[in-house]
Amino acid sequence: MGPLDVSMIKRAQDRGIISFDLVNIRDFALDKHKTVDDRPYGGGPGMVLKPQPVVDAIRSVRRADSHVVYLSPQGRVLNASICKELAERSHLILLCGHYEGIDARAVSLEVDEEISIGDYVLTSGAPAALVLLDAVIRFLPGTIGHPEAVKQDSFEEGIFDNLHYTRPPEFEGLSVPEVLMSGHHGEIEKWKKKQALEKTGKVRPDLIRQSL
Ligand code: 21W
Repeated sequence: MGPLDVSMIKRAQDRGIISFDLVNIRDFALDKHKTVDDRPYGGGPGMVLKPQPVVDAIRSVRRADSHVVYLSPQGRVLNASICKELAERSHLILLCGHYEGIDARAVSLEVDEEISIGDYVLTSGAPAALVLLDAVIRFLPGTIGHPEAVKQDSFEEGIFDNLHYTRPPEFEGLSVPEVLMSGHHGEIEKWKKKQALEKTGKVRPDLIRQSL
């Protein structure tokens, strides 16, 4: 029950929409201690992943149609349109860094693009790879039960979703907004739009400006 065996990722695998191979660069080390890192030339803190195990690991799974993504703090920041682009590729290889990074020659020989998931520091590229693949598989046909939800999320990109309510009509003194129980679809749609816009404007005014 690893992180690839949950929810939508599991469902997409069960439906044959995607499959994963996990490759450990340590299996490509050549010495008896299975060394994959070494001290950086030029000094500085930490360790650097050696080029040979990284290059060999990638080549062990590479196909003619592979697109190799290096998850790295120095990449362009992931967004919905990059996810959509990646979903159109037939074979992705996600390379995760560790320690201070990967020898630059391995990156220049094997990597097509570098992608970051945002301006904060993780301890490795692995959680970033999980985020990326989760966001990418949503764009593969058949992954999400309700295609409307995918469409809405990408259509309305640049604006938040509205608040949601279910039964009961009152919970700990808090009521469901009257309009949602009115059955008046025109009014309900208007309320949802207004509520989402107000929240977006308060929390992410930059998104509103982008979508204008
Ligand atoms: C974090 C590796 C910091 C190396 C400046 C100069 C992949 C990531 C990662 C990591 C350093 C992503 C330093 C958002 C992330 C990732 C591990 C370098 C020392 N700073 N997206 N030297 N954030 N992170 N730190 O951290 O591999 S995608």
